[in-house]
Amino acid sequence: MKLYGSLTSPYVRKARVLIAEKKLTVEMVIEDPWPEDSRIPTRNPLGKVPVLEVEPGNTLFESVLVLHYLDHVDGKSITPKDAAGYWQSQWWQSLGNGMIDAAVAHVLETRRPAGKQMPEKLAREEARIERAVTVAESRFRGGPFLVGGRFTLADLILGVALQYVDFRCPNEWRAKCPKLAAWHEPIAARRSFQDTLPPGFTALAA
Ligand SMILES: N[C@@H](CCC(=O)N[C@@H](CS)C(=O)NCC(=O)O)C(=O)O
Repeated sequence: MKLYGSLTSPYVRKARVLIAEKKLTVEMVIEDPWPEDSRIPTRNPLGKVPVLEVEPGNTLFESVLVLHYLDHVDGKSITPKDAAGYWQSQWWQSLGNGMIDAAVAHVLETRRPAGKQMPEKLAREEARIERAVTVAESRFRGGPFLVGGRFTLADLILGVALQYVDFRCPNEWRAKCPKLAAWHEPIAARRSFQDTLPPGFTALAA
């Protein structure tokens, strides 16, 4: 299998962390989706990364589907099997994925020419992130994992989301969210997270 994408994309990073957690054999192919001559649209009509080539000519795109595939491909899914755990995990994944969308939208807005940026758009994305971390803190019971007694996609996705916020859209979430901060520190220290840090990212202390 081959994973196409950039080393700074949080969508790609989710897949990279899962590949590392599961020790799957997947070749990382660095390819930027943004240049006019990018080859990504030949692999994903939507022109976005990640793209997972499961076999020559057969690609999967959209990070949720890519993670779903990688989670099941080895027959050792890390998704909770019981109904309550399954839906709790989906809830946390949606929250984390939405935070990534908000942080990426914020980054893209800041990259527009200064005179064309919309302060209200930036404020709306910042408010989304603020509400999400507040709700995460109040919903989380505390402990080493968000759902059940082991690492799941919920920990992976929210862990990546918060680190992307640290990287591109800093928010003082640790000061306001002590349970989340205590949970995130060992998650971010996992080998899979350490080995996939975006270039230029300096980890923040809890
Ligand atoms: N919903 C997509 C979003 C992926 C996405 O937006 N990736 C960015 C990189 S961070 C991209 O490829 N952007 C290129 C573009 O929008 O043209 C997913 O979850 O995979």
